[in-house]
Amino acid sequence: MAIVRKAACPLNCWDSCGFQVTIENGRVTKVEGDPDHPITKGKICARGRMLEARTNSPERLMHPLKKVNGQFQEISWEQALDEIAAEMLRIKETYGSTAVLHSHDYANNGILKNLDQRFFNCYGGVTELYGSLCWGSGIEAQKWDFGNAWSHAPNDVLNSRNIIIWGRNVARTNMHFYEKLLEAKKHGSHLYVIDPLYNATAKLADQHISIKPGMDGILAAGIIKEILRLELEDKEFIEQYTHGFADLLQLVNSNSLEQISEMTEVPEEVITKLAYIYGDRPASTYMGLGMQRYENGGNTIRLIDALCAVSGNIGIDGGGANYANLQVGQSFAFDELTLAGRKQSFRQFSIMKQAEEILAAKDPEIKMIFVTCGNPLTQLPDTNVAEKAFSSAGTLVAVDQFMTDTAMLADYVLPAATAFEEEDIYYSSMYHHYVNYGPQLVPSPGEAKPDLWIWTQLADRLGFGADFEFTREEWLNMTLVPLAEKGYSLEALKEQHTLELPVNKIPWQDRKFNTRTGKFEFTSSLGEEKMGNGKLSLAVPKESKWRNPALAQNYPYSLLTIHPMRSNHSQNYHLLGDTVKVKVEIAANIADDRELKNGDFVRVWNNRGEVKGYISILPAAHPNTVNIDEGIWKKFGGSVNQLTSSTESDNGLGSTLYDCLVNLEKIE
Ligand SMILES: Nc1nc2c(c(=O)[nH]1)N[C@H]1C(S)=C(S)[C@@H](COP(=O)(O)OP(=O)(O)OC[C@H]3O[C@@H](n4cnc5c(=O)[nH]c(N)nc54)[C@H](O)[C@@H]3O)O[C@H]1N2
Ligand SMILES: Nc1nc2c(c(=O)[nH]1)N[C@H]1C(S)=C(S)[C@@H](COP(=O)(O)OP(=O)(O)OC[C@H]3O[C@@H](n4cnc5c(=O)[nH]c(N)nc54)[C@H](O)[C@@H]3O)O[C@H]1N2
Ligand code: SF4
Ligand SMILES: [Mo]
Repeated sequence: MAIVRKAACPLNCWDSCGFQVTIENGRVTKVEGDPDHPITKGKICARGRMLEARTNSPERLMHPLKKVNGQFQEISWEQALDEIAAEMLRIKETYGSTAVLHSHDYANNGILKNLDQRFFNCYGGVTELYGSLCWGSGIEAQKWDFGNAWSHAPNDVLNSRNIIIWGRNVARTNMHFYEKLLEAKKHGSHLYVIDPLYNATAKLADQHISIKPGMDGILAAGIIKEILRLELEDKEFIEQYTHGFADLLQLVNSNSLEQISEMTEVPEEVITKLAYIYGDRPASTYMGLGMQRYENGGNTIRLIDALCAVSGNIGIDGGGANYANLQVGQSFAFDELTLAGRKQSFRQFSIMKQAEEILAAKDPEIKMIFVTCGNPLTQLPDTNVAEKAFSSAGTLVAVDQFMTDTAMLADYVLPAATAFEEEDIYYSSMYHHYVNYGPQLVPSPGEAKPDLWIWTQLADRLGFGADFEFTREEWLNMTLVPLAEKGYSLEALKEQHTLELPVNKIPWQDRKFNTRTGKFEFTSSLGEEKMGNGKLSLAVPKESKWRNPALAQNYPYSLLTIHPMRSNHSQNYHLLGDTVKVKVEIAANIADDRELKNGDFVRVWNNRGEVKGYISILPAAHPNTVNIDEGIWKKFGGSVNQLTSSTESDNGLGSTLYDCLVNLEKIE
C-alpha cells in the first residue's frame, strides 16, 4: 500500500523545498512538493523529483569497494573500516594527523553532515579547506561592507518598485523566487535583468541589460557616477550611516561615463536609465553567484553593495543588496557539534588551490585524502591538475552514492545513504528562512550507510568512540540549543515539518551595521586589516584584454560555466539517459565569425586543457561569450573545469571559475 510522508529536499540549492514522498513496499516511488510549505508551496524542480531515481538507481553503490591491482573488489565493511582506521593511525603516528586531507563540498544541506568535522577534529586535526568555490568572494565582500551577508525575507520583494536581478539565473536555479517575481510584476513592480546571457528570467524582464562578463563592478560604479550627477543619492544615509564615501567619490570620478560604457559594453543611456531606476526607491537588488566567480569578484559585489547604499536602498522595505542569507545558518549551534577544540594540529589549504597544495605539500606530505559530500574531479577548477593531485596521495577514500569521476580514482569507495534513508534537518542560507525536517523514509539498499554511521564506526576503531555515542535525536537537539532558548523544539519541527526561523526580515533596518565603525563601509576596516587595503577599485577580470592583451589575442572568448538545468552540479547526468552530451553555447557573433552552425562539433581550448562539444547558438548572448554547463562526467565528454583556473578571487576566499578565456574551432 502506498503512503505519503512529508520530507525535505537535501540539495544544495537556493530553495530548500518541502516534499511529499510516496512510499510503496519500502521503496520511494514518487517525490512531489509539499503544498503546505509556506514558501515552496507544492512546487519542486526536476532535480528534486529525480531524487527518486537517485535513490532507486541500479547504479547505486551497494558495498564497500577496494582497488586491488587497478580493479575494484567488493570487501566487507569490517575490512574497509579496519584497514582505513589502521592506516589513519599509522599516518598520525608517522607523519602527524595533518597528513590527512579532508576534501568536501556541499552535496547535502543536512545539518548532521557537519559531523565529518567532529570526526576529523577528534582524530587530532587534519588538513582542512578554507574558502568556497561557490559564493566565497561575495560573502566576504558583504562582511566587509555590512558586517554580514543577510537578505530580505522572500515576501519583501512585493514591496519593491524596481527589482534588479543581477547575475542570478532565477528561473533555473531559484524557482520559487521566480514565482515571487511573477507576483511582484502583477503588483506593478518593474523588473530588470543584468546578465551576459539572455536567460529565462530575462524574458520576464522589462529590460535585459547585456554586459561583458566580469564587468559588473565597473557598471555599478558608472551607475553611482550618474546617480551623483543627477543628485538622486540618499544624502542623509550617506552622511549618517556610511564610512569612506570620499574614497568612493574619488573612484567614480577617476573614469568617464564613456570609458565605463566602453569597458562594460553597456550603452551610456542604459547606465543613466539604471541610475534613475535605483533612484526610484524602493529598488531591490538580487545578486547571483555567477558574477563573483572572477578574480575581481569580491570588489564586484562590494561596488553593487555601494550602489545600493548610495541610492538609499539599504534597510528599507522593498530594498536590499540581497546575495545570501547567512542568518539562517547562524540560527543553529555548530561548536558543540564539531568540537573544534579537539584539534591538536592544524593546517589549511585553499579549496580552490587544493590540488596544487596537495602536490606541493611538505611537512607533512599528504598521505591520505578523504572525500565526502563532494566530487572534486568534476567540480574543482583545473581538472588536469586535480586528477594528478587526487591520484598522488597514498590512499584516497571516497564516500559517495555513485561511482563518480572522483570515486573512480579512489582506493576505497564507501557507499553512502541518500537523504530519504536517514533523518536530518535541512536549510539553505541562500534564500528563505525556514528549516525543514526530513525523516528516514526507507532503508538503504545493499550495505549503503549514512555518513554518520561511517564516522561512528571509524571513531570506535580510532579510540574516540565516546564522542560519537549520541542518538540522532540527541545530535539534532545539540544543533537546536540556541533556538530552544527561543521556544523552538525538535518535536514541534517534526510535527509541523517546517518552522520559520527568528531572523531579521528587513536586515539593517536599524542602520546598525556589524562593521568596525558600526556603519556601512565603502572603505572597509576589515579589508584593511586582512588585505592591507579596504578601498574599492575599478578592477577587471584577470583573463581580459585589459589585464593580459596577449592572452586575449590567443583566446578571444569569455567562457561561462553556469549551473545545469536538470542536475545539481554533477549529481544527475548519469540519470538523464543516453542523450547527455557537451553543449557549447556561443554568442551569435562567434557563429558568424567562425562560420559555425547549430550541431557543429568543436574543440574549445586554452592553455589549461580542452573540451569537445556541439554548438548551440544563443542569438541574444553578449558578444564573444561562450557557455558550457558545469558538472559533466568524464564518460559524457568531461568536465568544463578542464579549462577553468584555480586562481583565488581578490579577497582570497572565492573562486575564479568564470574568469576564463578560451578559443574554439570546428573539428570533424
Ligand atoms: N538547476 C540548478 N539549480 C541550482 C544549482 C544547479 O546545479 N542546478 N546549483 C545551486 C547552487 S550550489 C548555487 S551556488 C546556485 C547558483 O545560482 P546562480 O547564481 O543563479 O547560478 P550560476 O549558474 O552561478 O550563474 C547565474 C547567472 O550568472 C550569470 N553570469 C555569469 N557571469 C556573469 C557576469 O560577469 N555578470 C553578470 N551580471 N552575470 C553573470 C550567468 O549568465 C547566469 O545567468 O544555484 C543553485 N541552484
Ligand atoms: N566550472 C564550474 N565549476 C563549479 C561551479 C560552476 O558554476 N562552474 N559551481 C561551483 C559550486 S557553486 C559548487 S556549490 C560546487 C559543488 O561541488 P560538489 O558539491 O562537489 O558537487 P556535486 O556534483 O553536488 O557533488 C556532490 C557529490 O556528493 C555525493 N553526495 C550526495 N549526497 C551525499 C551524502 O549525503 N553523503 C556523501 N558522502 N556524498 C553525497 C554526490 O553523489 C556527488 O558525487 O561546484 C563548484 N564548481
Ligand atoms: S533542488 Fe531546489 S528547487 Fe529543486 S526541489 Fe530541491 S530545493 Fe526545490
Ligand atoms: Mo554553489
